[in-house]
Amino acid sequence: MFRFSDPALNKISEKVLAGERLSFDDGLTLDGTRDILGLGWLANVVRERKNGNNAYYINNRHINHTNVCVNTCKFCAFSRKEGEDGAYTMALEAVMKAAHEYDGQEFSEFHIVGGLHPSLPYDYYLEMTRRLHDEFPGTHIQAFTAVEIAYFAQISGKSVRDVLVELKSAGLGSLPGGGAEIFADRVRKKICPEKISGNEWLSVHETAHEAGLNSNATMLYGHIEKAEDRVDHLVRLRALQDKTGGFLTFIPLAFHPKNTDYSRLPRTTGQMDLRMIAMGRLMLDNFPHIKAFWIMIGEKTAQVSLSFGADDMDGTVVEERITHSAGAETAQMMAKRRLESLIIEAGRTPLERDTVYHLVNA
Ligand code: V47
Ligand code: SF4
Repeated sequence: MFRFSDPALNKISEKVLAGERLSFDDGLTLDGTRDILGLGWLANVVRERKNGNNAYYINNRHINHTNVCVNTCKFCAFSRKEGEDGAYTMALEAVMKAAHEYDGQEFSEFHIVGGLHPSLPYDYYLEMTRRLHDEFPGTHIQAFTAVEIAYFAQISGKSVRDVLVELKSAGLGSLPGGGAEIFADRVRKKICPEKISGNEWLSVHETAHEAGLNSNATMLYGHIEKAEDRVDHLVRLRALQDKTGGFLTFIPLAFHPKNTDYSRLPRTTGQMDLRMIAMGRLMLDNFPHIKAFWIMIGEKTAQVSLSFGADDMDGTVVEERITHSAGAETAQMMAKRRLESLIIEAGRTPLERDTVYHLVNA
């Protein structure tokens, strides 16, 4: 049995060992405890209960079709206004060409997100999905955040449900977890005032799950949010997962301040990054997986996080623009062999998965 240096963790430990749900107040305790090893130990109990010694990764490719966006989120260094220096928009042919650059390589997923473009028509997204699906029939298309889906509904005059159903029949496989940021209105109004609300984000995911699409969930931390906001975010995700069961993975995203309106803020620390992984694992008792996105927290912290609740390191990625626009110093790609050796050194069993956690090459 672990000896906690923070006595407040004893009560929480009893609940965790008994498989009981943690409360909002427990979440605050976890967020504030200085006993990071105790917190990690608890998260590891749940991690091993759910996923044993397995540590998953995916061979995937990211495509960001445009950085032009009608919104101006204060934490975003990726977006541009049309005509601004660095703005780009890929025509459909360019998207297809970028996708075919990877011909001959083994990968199982395209991860596609972009800005809310002021003039691209809804058909562009439908056609992109259809063509990728036709030309890469074995590759799962995880595309368009809830924020983009809500925007497609707005520009097409269709309901969110109809948009999701049409995209699904064009070949969409699942939704990525972006756009969640922090649900609390008070924070959202400051960091991304034009973005759909937290409730709307949750509602798009609920509708996606009802339409038979799985999805992921993220939380952007390390900016102006407080502990209560982080715990509130997790509790609201947990409540939706109770209802639908459609979430696959939770991914805490470490805020990168460079080139953003918050450039005066410091980068997140190793303690904070591990704490968010562990809190995610402990509070989201109904999520099957917790992902350490190595691009955001670095491969070193991601490796250690495999003992703090994470069971997934995301993937090979190859080209990533969103975090790198905001000063990420990580590489843009990691070879499968490197990912595997990091996992093995951490004492875990590396397993290549597809988007929905079926094993690849098993
Ligand atoms: O929604 C934007 C975040 C997200 C910054 O579903 C930033 O498997 C840090 O959601 N610093 C997009 N983060 C990326 C995303 C994602 C990534 C990997 C895997 C999955 C998945 C989803 O990136 C945005 C926003 O929350 N973001 N700017 C920044 N400066
Ligand atoms: Fe646009 Fe997304 Fe950046 Fe906000 S975070 S400005 S919605 S690209």
